[in-house]
Amino acid sequence: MQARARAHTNIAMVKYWGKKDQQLMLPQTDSLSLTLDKFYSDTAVEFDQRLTHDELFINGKKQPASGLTKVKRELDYVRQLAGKDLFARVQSVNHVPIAAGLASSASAFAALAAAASSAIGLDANRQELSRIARHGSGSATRSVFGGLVKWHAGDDDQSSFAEPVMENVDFGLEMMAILVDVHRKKISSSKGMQLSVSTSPYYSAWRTTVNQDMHSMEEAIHNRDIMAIGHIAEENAMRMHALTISADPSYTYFNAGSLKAMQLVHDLRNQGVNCYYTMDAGPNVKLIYDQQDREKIINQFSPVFGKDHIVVAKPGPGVQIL
Ligand code: 2P0
Repeated sequence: MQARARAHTNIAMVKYWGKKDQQLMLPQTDSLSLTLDKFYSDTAVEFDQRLTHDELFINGKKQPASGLTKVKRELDYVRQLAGKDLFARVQSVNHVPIAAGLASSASAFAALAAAASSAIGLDANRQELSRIARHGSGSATRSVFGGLVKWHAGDDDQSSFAEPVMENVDFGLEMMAILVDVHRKKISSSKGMQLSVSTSPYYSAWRTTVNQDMHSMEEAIHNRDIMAIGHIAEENAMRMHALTISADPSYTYFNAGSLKAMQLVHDLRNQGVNCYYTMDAGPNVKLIYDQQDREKIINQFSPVFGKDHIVVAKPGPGVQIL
């Protein structure tokens, strides 16, 4: 009873920042992301009746029991669906800088959903896989699909899942990651978003913003309008980060390098290059642009951050069994 799956990370262009149900992992709002081809996780799952507890290895290293909370939550859901009571050995190899705001949890938990379902003999379709992935980590809900993906917040376990908006992206949309700092972030997304929900006075305004942004983002995608996509994504990301700064206690994922990268984007736009930024729960900055402008953007960023801190990514595929 074993299987192996690969899933790619995604970067949200309309962000998820807050849960309304921590048990069921239901988000406060819809969100929309781009799955990337460059960063992925390969996860192998083996259900074994000889095991007396779940085991997790990340990049070959056995993890302490305390690091298994999310994995166990997702496996428990799979066991419940399959009606089987077996422990699993999970081996995940991440081709993503872990916890640096490049969403390694999205790819890891989406790969876990597919590998665990297949290993236990569950015949799950992709919508079901996305619900399973949600039980591990919110952003993983979207990594089941390739390209541009929407996560319906829903209001119960059945209605909260992702679906593709445009799985095969047929225009020049690209993302460039500027690796400002690849160390583990200080405030986890789960903790940070909960603090924002419970203490930021702007949280209800955020919900309204996301509803509007989802609508205009889907229209911009339909029109293949990269300028509009980038503009909406940048404004949405800054409003998400306003929820961190306005929390009590206040916190931020920005560092000096992040601010420098944003300034370089503004300089590029002043030179007439259409380039936009987004940021997640870490200091790294991701740029949104048309592939035809790639070289100009690399030329702007490489003298400041170094070529080896710049990664170009294209739209990537959905989860696959290996
Ligand atoms: C997103 N992020 O939409 C947002 C934007 C980071 C910033 O989803 O608590 O690891 O496991 O659901 O999914 C990162 O948070 O958090 C995230 P949990 P997750 O991509």
